[in-house]
Amino acid sequence: MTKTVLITGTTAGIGEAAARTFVGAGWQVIATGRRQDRLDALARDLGEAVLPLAFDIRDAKARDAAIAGLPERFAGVDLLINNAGLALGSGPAVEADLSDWHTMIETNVTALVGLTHRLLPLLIERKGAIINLSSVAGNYPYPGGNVYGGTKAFVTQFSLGLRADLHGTGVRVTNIEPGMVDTEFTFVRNGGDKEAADAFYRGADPMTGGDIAETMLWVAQLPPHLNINRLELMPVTQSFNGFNIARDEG
Ligand code: 8X3
Repeated sequence: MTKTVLITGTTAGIGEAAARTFVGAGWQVIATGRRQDRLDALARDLGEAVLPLAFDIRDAKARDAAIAGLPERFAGVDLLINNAGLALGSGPAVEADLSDWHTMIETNVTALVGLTHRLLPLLIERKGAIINLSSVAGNYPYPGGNVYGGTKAFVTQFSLGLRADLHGTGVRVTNIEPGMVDTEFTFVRNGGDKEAADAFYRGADPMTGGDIAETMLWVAQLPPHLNINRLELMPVTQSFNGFNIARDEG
């Protein structure tokens, strides 16, 4: 039987790649995002298997209305991929714009828990699954990560907490924790500086949205008795750095 996945943030990057990958594997995809034109283009490309659903995930009313209005063919969601999220700014906390912090919390945390809460009864009924997109930034602090890293640490712990609460329901939960992926992520983080974004990825052979999408599909298609709790990925070129020590030179 055809399975249905709802993927947030499918207008670019990992989300768009996931929509293409899941359709390629025979799934139906509810493709959500804010940019209607991009969702329509995706639906034109991928055909009947895609339902484009444009709304701002931070708008609780629009979100709930979109779910309540799902056409019958797409109403049986088997998998929720909470992919939508963003980083804004990479400077020190003291220089950050407070409204950027709130936008990250509203998108990466508040909207994610709102949609998850809305779909949980259905996912339990269908013995479905949830894949949350977290980040290595939630596991390892780095300068400039501040609130972004905090939101991703939340996502990781929320995924593990869901696993605990969904005990015995058959619902699977997986937290995916990627490092550097070449998407619009850095362009957005830098306030739309394309040159800086290109320079960030140049020569680094980063992961692609397709790499993460393939990983999500693998997780989703594992036998139902198997749960990957969390999965951390990096490109080979990315690794760890040491602790910083501010020495008193006096
Ligand atoms: C962002 C991953 O490595 O660019 O989620 O901080 S990294």
